[in-house]
This record gives sequence, structure tokens and C-alpha cells, in this order.
Amino acid sequence: MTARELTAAEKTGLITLAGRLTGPEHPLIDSPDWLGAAREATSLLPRQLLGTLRAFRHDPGADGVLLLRNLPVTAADPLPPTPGVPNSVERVPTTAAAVIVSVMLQLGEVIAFRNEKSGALVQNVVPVPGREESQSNAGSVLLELHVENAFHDNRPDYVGLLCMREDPTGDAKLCTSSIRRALPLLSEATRRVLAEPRFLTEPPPSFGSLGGVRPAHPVLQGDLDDPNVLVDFAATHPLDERAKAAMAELREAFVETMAAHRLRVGDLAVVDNRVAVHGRTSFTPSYDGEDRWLERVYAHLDNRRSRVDRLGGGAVLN
Ligand SMILES: O=C(O)CCC(=O)C(=O)O
Ligand SMILES: [Fe+2]
Repeated sequence: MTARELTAAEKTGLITLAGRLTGPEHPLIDSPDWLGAAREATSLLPRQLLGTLRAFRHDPGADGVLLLRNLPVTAADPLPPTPGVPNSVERVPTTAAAVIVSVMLQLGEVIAFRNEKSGALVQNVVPVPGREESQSNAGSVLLELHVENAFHDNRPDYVGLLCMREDPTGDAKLCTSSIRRALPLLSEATRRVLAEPRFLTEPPPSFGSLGGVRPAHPVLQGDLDDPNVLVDFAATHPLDERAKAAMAELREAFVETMAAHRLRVGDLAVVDNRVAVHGRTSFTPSYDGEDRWLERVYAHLDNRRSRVDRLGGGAVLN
């Protein structure tokens, strides 16, 4: 997998960059002003990092994941306790928020979805009491492999997950698999079935009627020698028995070729949401402020393609 550890000097550079995006003159992440300032600041990322991001955008590699390490998540002050409430988001710019947004802005336009975490651009991925069993990032049971917001026509092209606090038990691992690794394990017949519109993907309940009834879609899309994948093993339903068997074979191939990442503080995993699926192992939260905490930011490549979903031309999609 493509992994790069930032040097101490690069880390210091990022803290300086984040300084331009935090403080009293920057009260709110979710404002055109702040996003504009972040868009200007992103060109000041360390030069080597800019090169790494540009290369990943060109080709996400066999794993479809870029792992950046040693990013700053605070300037100097200690990290606050892990939030433990549902739909927790970051509103006020912090070092971590400035860093993840600046990096994601090199891959594309940063976006969010109105019906998910109130449309906030920087979202907290934390376990929430009472949600243990849910197939969402608030849960702590195994989170099935999925393409992020697979049901949505303008789903993100990239998902960034920045580790703020490690899981103290060490059990929680981000799992990723790519269709580039899984494809060779699939039979020709299975590939053909997966390339046909024999699958339906449900929107999560939070999207309500806006999700609507979605048309049937293929799981493998584009050039079948190097396809994109569109599947969520908790939300995609095969429409017939052969499609069901093909999906099961695909899941097995993903599990066989899966990478499990025990994220450390300052690790940013960027998942290419066309080529890779992701999920998480189960773990046991203690809800004492010390639980695992990631920040999540989405980006997509074509702002014009999504304009129809972005009311007023902002960063939030319906
Ligand atoms: O907790 C994780 O490692 C991944 C959660 C996830 O799928 C997400 O936040 O999109
Ligand atoms: Fe996810």
C-alpha cells in the first residue's frame, strides 16, 4: 500500500498551515469563508506531500488506499475527551480539522450530505452508547465492508479518516479491500453477473424519502479489466439467486485480500471510494472519553457533476 510518514519538519509545516485556519477570526468550519481560506492554504502543504497526493489521484494503486502518517492532530494543547454523543461533528476549526481538510482539498472538492451528521464537513467517527449494534460508524459490532454512501449518485470519490485517538484495546481496525486485488479471485461467470444491473442499494433511514427508490445497478462498473466497485454488504441486495451467489463470492474475495489497519494517532487513511471498500472490526468501547476517535472528511472530483445536488452551489449535497 502507498504509505508515507511525514518528517518532523513537514509536521511543523502543517502546524503552521493549520495556524492560518484556526483562531478567533475563523469561528466556523461550515462557512464559505473558511472553506475558501482552506482552499488557499492547501497549496502550502509540504511539497513532497503534494506530489504523493497528485500521484494517488492519478492512480490509487492496487489497494486503493493512501496511508499518511505523523500528521499533527493538535498544535500543543491536550486532546479533549472523545465525544460520546450521536452525530458528533466538529464546528470550530481545530488543527486536526484544518489538516484533514487541507489534504482532502488536494484530491478534490470537500463535500458533505445534508442528511448525514447535519451536513457538517468534518465529522467525528466515535462509538455511541446505545448504538453498539448499528451498521454505522457509531456502532461497535463489526461494520460490514462498504462503499461510502453507495446508494447516492454523487457519493464521495475519496473518504479521509484521520486518527485522533487510538482504540485503547487495540481491537478496532479499519479494514480495506480493493477490487483490483479481489478481481483475480473471481470466476469469469461471476464477473459477468456482477457487471449486470441485478443489485439494489438502499439508502440509510436518515436519508428518508430523498433516497427514494433506487434503480437496479451493477456492482462492477466500467472496464471489466479494471472496474469500479459499487457495493455495501449491509445495504446492497441481490435481485436473484445467481446475483446473490456472485455477491457472496465477491465478499469472500474481499475478505481474503483485506488489509486491517490499526490506526495510530496522526494516521490519515484516504480510501478511493471507487476502487476500495472499507469496514471495521468489532471492539468494546468504554465511553469514558478515552475511546477510539477518528475525524472523517469526504471529497469528490467533479463539482459540476454534483451541482444538481448542491443547493445554492455550496459544499452540502442533498
Ligand atoms: O471506524 C472506521 O474505521 C470506519 C468507519 C466508517 O466506515 C466510516 O466512518 O465511514
Ligand atoms: Fe464508511
